[in-house]
Order: sequence, then structure tokens, then C-alpha cells
Amino acid sequence: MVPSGASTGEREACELRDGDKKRYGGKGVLKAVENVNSIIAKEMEGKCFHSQRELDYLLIGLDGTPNKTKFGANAILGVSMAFARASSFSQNIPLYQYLGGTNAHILPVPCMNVINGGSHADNTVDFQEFMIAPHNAPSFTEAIRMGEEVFHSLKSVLKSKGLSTGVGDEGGFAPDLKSNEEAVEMILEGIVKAGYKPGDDVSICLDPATSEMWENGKYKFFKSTQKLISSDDMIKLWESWTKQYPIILLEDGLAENDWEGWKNLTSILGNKIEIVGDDLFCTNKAILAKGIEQKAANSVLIKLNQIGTVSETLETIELAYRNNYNCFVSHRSGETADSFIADLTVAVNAGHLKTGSGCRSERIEKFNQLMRIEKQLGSAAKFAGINAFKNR
Ligand code: 2PG
Ligand code: MG
Repeated sequence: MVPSGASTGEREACELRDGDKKRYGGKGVLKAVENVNSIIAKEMEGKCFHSQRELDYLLIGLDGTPNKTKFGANAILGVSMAFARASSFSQNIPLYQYLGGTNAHILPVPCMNVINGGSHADNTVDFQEFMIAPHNAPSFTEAIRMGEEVFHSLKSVLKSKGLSTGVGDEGGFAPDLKSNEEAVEMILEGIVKAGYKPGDDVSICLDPATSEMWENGKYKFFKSTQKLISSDDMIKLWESWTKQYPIILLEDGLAENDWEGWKNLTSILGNKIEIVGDDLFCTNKAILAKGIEQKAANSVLIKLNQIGTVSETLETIELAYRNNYNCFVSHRSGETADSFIADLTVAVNAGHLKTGSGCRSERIEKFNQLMRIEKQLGSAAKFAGINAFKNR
């Protein structure tokens, strides 16, 4: 199983779709499946692979293109992840231990996307993701309880104001609001109503996904006011939001092609909050290396399907850690029932992940797997808490 995104970065590995408009509106994946069942299967049958890297680099070599356009990263990643699972079974160790070794023990803060906007919902909110981070908990399992309580108290706040409580792509509510600020204010009300203290117990993380707003060198509020603002003004907006609200993490606060802006943003806010590059880096080691050199961020979003193999994902994570960057593990807006990213998060002790809100089983399954891992690790498990975030 491989996921798929709605707001993809330009430099992501290729997701091969059939393009036959008569089937699934062109989104079919018969070609990718055929690539697995014929070409890739033939190369693998009867062979012995001694490591994940041996298999992944065989696949990368067979494809032979820089962006996996021949087989499709969706074909390659499915095989790569299946191999990881099969290896963990054959070695009789849990997947997180196969991927991360003996030191895998940190349970992440679940950053739960409780209000959806942007390309993930048909509402009036421009920014894509408004997340809560329940960090003041003794364990992951308790953090989930806190998050769920806030999610449901937010529902009652919205309901009391006559707003819609239907959900968007990632399971967050998707009401029509008067402004983007109102989304944060509703969440703060929900946190208080659930009996928690904003900032002390539960903080806010944002992914406005501003590559979607980028138009001719400016940012367009494409769903609300249609207003156009400059990169400098967008940075000023984040400065004022971070003063006003308990925000601890900002992902894609600027667009993937606004590199100068990213450098400015990081010089201004990079010692206060976590600045995560998603579309900016696309989990790509070479692009991340450029970002590190240019001081464009202080954290990288990790999505396996942006790069297309388990090994390359682990290489990007290693590069990040060696350069004092954080890694924020992520689902896609189009998710599957697979919980691979739950194990990956513990494997690399990433300390935080985002995988949706408090509903929709494809999101909840990751939380369930993390609770299973926490139980399995027993006294060796450590909940990351607030320290997982840069500058905390
Ligand atoms: C993002 C992701 C996941 P998508 O922008 O971070 O939340 O969205 O999968 O649509 O790219
Ligand atoms: Mg993003």
C-alpha cells in the first residue's frame, strides 16, 4: 500500500498514473501494478537480498531515472516497504526495530490536524492544516486521550456557533470561517473547554501549505479575500501569529520556490519555533543539503512516497540529524490503512509525527499502532513531550 498527496511538491518522485480518462478519471494505477508484477518481480524472484539497501538500490538502478519515472515511485515504494516488513517478520523483530535498531524507543507527540482547509477541504479557509500537539502527557497513549478530548470539545465549540462539523481529507473539521485566524481561535477555545492550558498542555502546529497560494511571486488568499501579499508580508504574518498564539511548529510557511523567503523566515523565527520544509525539500537528500547550507529551515518533513524507497528516506533522516535538523514524520492526505509510518517514527526517534485528527480509520490506525508499540516497549518506552520540538 502506498499513499498519495493532494498538495504535492514539484520535486517529488513520480507517482505513475495511467492517464486513461475512461478509468478512474485517469488516476488508475494498472501500469504501476504491472511494473511490480512483471519487471520488478522477475528481477527479484529466486534472489537473496542481504539488506534493505541492496534491494532498494537494485530497484533504483533498474528504474534508472532521477525521479523514478520509469516504474513510478508508487510501484517502487510498495516493494521497498513490503521487503522491510518481510525482513522484520523473518528476523522475528518488530518493524520499528528492523528499521531503527536497538535504540528505537521514543514515542512521538501526535500532531493532530483538527481543522482542515486549503486543498484538503471545500471551505473558506486558505491555510491547509491546523494541528494540536498534546505534549504535556506522561505517555503517547495519554497524549492521544488529550488530543481526542480536545478534538471532541472543538466539535462542540463549532456546533454551538452553528458551524459545520463535517470533516476534510485528514479528518479535521472543515467549517466555513470568517478568517484563518478564527481557526486558531476556535481550537484555543476547544483546548480550554477540554480542561487544558494552551501552550502548557497543548500547543499549535501549522501547515498552511503556501506553495498552493504562490502566484507570480506573491501569496494569494485563494479561498477567502483573494488578497495578494509579498513574501515579506507573509513572514510578518507568521511573526505576529507566533507572538499571539502558542505556535511551536510551522511547516511550509512559505512556498517551495521562495528560497530567499525561507532564508529570511529562518533568520527571524528559526531560533523560536520549528520551521519545517515539506514541499521545499520533498524528503530529498540533495535538496535538503542545499537547505542546510543556505540555512533555509531547521526541520524536514519526512514522507516516504516523496522519495520512493525506505533506504533513501533513512538517508535523508540521517543527513538531517547530522546537521541538527529535526525530522517530522508525515502521512499523506490520500492515506491507506497501512501503519508503516508509525514504526518509522519510533525507529528514528523522530519525537513527533502528523497523521490526521481524531477520526477516519486510515489516520487512527497509525495511532493504534503507536499505542501497541508503546505497550510492547513497556518501561523502555519514552514519550517525547515538548522537547521533541526545535527550540523547546
Ligand atoms: C502536507 C500533506 C500531508 P498532501 O502538505 O503536508 O498533510 O498533504 O499529502 O496533500 O501533500
Ligand atoms: Mg505539508
